[in-house]
Amino acid sequence: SIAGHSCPLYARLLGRDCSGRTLQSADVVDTVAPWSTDTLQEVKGRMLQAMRKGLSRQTHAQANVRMLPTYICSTPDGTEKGDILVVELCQSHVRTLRVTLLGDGNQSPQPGCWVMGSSWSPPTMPLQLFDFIAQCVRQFLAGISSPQHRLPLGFVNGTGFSCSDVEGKDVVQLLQLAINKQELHHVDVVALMNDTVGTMMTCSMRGEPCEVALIVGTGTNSCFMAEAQQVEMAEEISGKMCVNTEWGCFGDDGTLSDILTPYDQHVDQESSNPGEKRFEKLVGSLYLGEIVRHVLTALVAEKVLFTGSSVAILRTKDVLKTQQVLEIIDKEEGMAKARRALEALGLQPSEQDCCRVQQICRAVVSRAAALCAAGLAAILSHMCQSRELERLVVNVGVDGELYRGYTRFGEILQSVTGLLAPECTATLLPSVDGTGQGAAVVTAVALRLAAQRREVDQLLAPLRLSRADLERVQALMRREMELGLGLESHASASVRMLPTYVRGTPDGTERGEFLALDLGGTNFRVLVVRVAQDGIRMASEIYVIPTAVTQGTGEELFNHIIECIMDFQLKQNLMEQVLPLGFTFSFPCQQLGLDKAVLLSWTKGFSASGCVGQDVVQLLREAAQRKQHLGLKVVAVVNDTVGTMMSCGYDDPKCEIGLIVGTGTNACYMEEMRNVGTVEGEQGRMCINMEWGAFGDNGCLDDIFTDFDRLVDEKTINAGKQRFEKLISGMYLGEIVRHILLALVEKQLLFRGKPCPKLQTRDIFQTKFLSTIEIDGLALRQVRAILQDLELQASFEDSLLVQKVCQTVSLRAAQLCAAGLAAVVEKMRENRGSAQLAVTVGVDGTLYKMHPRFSQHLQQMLRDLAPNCTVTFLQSEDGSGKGAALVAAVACRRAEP
Ligand code: 0WK
Ligand code: BGC
Repeated sequence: SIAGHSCPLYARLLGRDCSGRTLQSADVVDTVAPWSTDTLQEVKGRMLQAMRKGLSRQTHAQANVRMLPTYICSTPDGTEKGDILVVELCQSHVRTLRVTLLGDGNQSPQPGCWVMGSSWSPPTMPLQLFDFIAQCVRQFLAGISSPQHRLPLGFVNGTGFSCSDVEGKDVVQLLQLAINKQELHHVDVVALMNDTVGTMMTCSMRGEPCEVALIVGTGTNSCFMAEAQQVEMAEEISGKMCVNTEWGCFGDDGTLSDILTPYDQHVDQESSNPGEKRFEKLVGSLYLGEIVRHVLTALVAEKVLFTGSSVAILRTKDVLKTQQVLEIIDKEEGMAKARRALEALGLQPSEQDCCRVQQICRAVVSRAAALCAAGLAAILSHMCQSRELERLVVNVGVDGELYRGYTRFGEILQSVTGLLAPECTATLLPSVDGTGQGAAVVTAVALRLAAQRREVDQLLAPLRLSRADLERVQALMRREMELGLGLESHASASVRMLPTYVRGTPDGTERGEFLALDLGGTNFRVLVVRVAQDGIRMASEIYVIPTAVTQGTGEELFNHIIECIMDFQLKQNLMEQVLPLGFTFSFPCQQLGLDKAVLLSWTKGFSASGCVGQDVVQLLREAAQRKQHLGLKVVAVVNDTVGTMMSCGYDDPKCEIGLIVGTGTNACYMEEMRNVGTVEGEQGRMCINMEWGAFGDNGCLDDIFTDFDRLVDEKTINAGKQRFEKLISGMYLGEIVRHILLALVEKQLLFRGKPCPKLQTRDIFQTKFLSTIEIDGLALRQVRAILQDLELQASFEDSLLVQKVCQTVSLRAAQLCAAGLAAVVEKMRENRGSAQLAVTVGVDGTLYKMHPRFSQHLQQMLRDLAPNCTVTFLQSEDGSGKGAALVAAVACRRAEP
């Protein structure tokens, strides 16, 4: 509790002049005055603590001083332009203004102001409030010659009427509905702000940026430009952000219980919201009159005041208005006003009574000013500390009837703030026009942002696929699958549905030691896989394949592969052994047998010459001969989708689909032999490597291919090929995003349209950035860091926009993947003539594994598109090398005599 808080400061504050006053009233007066600097320092300290609680993500929810992010990150720059309608909801009236911003620095915007409904009692039903406001707007517009062009409206909530009264409802929407009801279809509600924000902006328009604002009127509140990174709820790391403190609720958790007087307790209990807004009830003009009334009542009870008068009137709530309190404390007229006010209440005050009443009024108002100063000092010290400044020099916009109505209030506020925050120099700037002009600027900024959002949505719209689009892709995929399986149509099919000669998933009886190669993903791996009764053990090594080799000659490529194998065997001490080898070769191959596969085309940036049309196993064997490596025994070559299915099938027999979403994308699944027109035989099943990456190469997807996709495709070494893959896989998503960002820069919607040379560089925006940028919670921090590395100075809005672009591109990829898979599982369900299908998909690939939302979006859309299929996704832990070894094991078992 606050120790011995009596009165040097009070004496100085009140400038005691009534010598010879008796002790009692002085004691009573003392209890309502915030007495010593220590006491106020203490209050300041508690406000600082409460503010920190509100700023921190951990404690925000429990905080009384809510520290609400406003997402306003800059004070006006004078370029804001246009005719703006501002509606300000004040305690007793609605104020409507039309402000014309000329964009010429807006030093003197042309306000056309109109106060409506001089007094209004808040309608019982909050929703009626909006109808009332809308009527005000209609009458205002009827009263002025307002052109019928679109009129943006900024709504300033100055009533502390917490939007919670219409909890969860979008206040902007509610007001727009009410305004539409008034046939004001040219009025758009584009911004909602707190009156403190409007005041800060208004005071900033006089060429002196204002970074703090204070309202001390009916209610009280403040806002200030905080260091954005401290506003943890807002996720912004740099720059500043305006925070609406809502400090009226300071003390609602009992923090001020040791300074609240019995009179404050009375006022609170009789208020419409007991226990709430404790700080506001010490400061706001809605309550000061009541505090004075309760003090007078106490003094009457002590027979110190109004002896001989009937004082029943003092039991009437709100009988003493704060306006009267302010008049009573006026140096010149105060005493006369006190007499008139008290006589008007039917009291016969003595001269001494009037003097004591004036003293009490002064004490109550000065305490309000001093407490406000403690709050303001807390804000200033917080800003000084968080900016690591020796000294903070700042302008503070102030408004509200208490501040405007009693100059002494401002003097006390200024001097006590100086006392409590000596490291800060605050200049109080009275707002000359309330919040109107500032609100107009905020509205203009909101308008500009809204216009930008519309343009961005327009630009991104082609990348947003509807349910119907995805159902159509699913149906197209199904059709292409049928064409690929058909003997007649196979050759011209874009989805080639390649038979793999893998007839079943592992049955657990596989045994032995195998070498495995895994080529075609991000990394080239050589593995040794030991398949035993008690499970599978592996050792592997990753080798880099330089682009010069992937795009060189086939000889160089396969020589390089052999060198890696030999290096691995040396390291693993396997040079003496000739182990069966399973080769995961992740490119489209016409399989002619388990160990024979002819490369149909390169993908994923590979283009080694002399390979297409060749049996890749033969190419490997020839390279082994060239390198005199005699220990090579290739027994199986599989696609990475097949390897992944086999690898996962070893743990889950229901795994009959393999999916890769990595550098490239593809899928395989167990098809009924009777449906595989290209292979003899009707019995059982065979794994089909779909090579779905080429889906759409026949143009069937052209209508969902956007200009950005076309730009990406044109720059690839296999333009026009692998169209589906180029909408989905990791090799291309970063590039799609880069082209969209360039388009947004060109439209001045990003980085203020400033040219970004780095962004012109191909593949500079890596797909892994998408994964990072979409991580929950850290997103904006990461966006900024990534863009900084690309020498792009991004604003808060820019960061959000880049994130939105990444989300749009990755969502489309996931949904398209889902449409492809839906076609596969639906076909399998129909194949098996069952109403329901339960199947597992073995999946691998960096994009699927690393992207924070890809798998979730894919699975969500798959559930929607194939509701009769229960699909479990099993991430392959050991990659498809293990799968290749298992296929090799099957091959070896079959080969055994
Ligand atoms: C790991 C598998 C490999 C496959 C790769 C695909 O072992 O066969 O090609 O995933 O993912 P990426 O490395 O392209 O992201
Ligand atoms: C290849 C497929 C491979 C996929 C995933 C595609 O580019 O054509 O064979 O399965 O990438 O790696």
